[in-house]
Amino acid sequence: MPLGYVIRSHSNIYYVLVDGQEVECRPRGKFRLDQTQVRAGDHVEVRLEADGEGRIDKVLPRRNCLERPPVANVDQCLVVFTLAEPEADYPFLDRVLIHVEQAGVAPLILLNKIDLVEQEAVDAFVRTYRDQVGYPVLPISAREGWGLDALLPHLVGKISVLAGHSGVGKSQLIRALEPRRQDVRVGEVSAKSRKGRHTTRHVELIPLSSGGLLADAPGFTYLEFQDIEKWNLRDYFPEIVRHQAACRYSDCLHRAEPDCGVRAALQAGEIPESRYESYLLFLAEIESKKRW
Ligand SMILES: Nc1nc2c(ncn2[C@@H]2O[C@H](COP(=O)(O)OP(=O)(O)O)[C@@H](O)[C@H]2O)c(=O)[nH]1
Ligand SMILES: [Mg+2]
Ligand SMILES: [Zn+2]
Repeated sequence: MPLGYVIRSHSNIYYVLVDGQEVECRPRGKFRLDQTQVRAGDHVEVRLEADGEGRIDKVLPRRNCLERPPVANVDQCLVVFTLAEPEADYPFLDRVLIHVEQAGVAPLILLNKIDLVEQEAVDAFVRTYRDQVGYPVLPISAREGWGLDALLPHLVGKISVLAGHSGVGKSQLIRALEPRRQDVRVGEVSAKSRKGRHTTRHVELIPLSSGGLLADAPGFTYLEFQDIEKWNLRDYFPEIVRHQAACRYSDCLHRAEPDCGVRAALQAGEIPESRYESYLLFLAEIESKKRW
């Protein structure tokens, strides 16, 4: 039986990519009753019917599943960030990275709009997030097409989800990567549809001609730390994880505790100050929510 990935859905119709072809499918049996059981990214078994339509017979087990945006089997999150237009918002970047870590998805940071800033600023960003924190970083310009050759191999054979502030160039990047998709609007706020409803339920995975599936994800705009305990937060900062074995206390929160390996690393310049500030900010946020 053919296998495919659900790339989008509308009402009760699911569009499944089977061997590079979009097949219109209706779920059968128990899947018809509960729409939420099938979502974009789901790997499904399809029965092809004589009329060219398909029926979803089975949803294969998910490797992981994002709730906002609702996408299953996500291989990586392309976290798009800019240093200008809009100006750098480090707490927001760190917030997105925490959510990506929590979902068990690999992040790839795309520093976009490098045509607008000095090379030194790009280098400083790469030093912080790649060398000190440890995430892969690719400097690109979606508008000028810079860095896209280096990005393509990261997308082949994977389901990637775009995240990042409005205006950082996510739609522009889709257009740059997939010239057939000039219908994707650039310069538009996509958090709400024309009817005023959130469009986060209508995720679309775009098949790239060079390989891979890519989704824009407006759902990443509203992020709260709902399921993170204060003693788990530190584990979502890779550079903190690397240094906290040196703390005197195993439950050290790296604030005022004596002999803290994390603060020692901060003082030695091995942990970026802005990351430590984000950590303290998120910790305070989690604590203030838990009070009641
Ligand atoms: N200078 C420059 N502008 C860009 C680049 N990428 C996107 N833009 C512009 O930034 C604005 C917002 O882009 P858009 O793709 O709609 O952002 P989105 O909200 O993240 O989808 C548009 O005016 C784009 O033309 C880039 O690499 N360089
Ligand atoms: Mg957009
Ligand atoms: Zn510590």
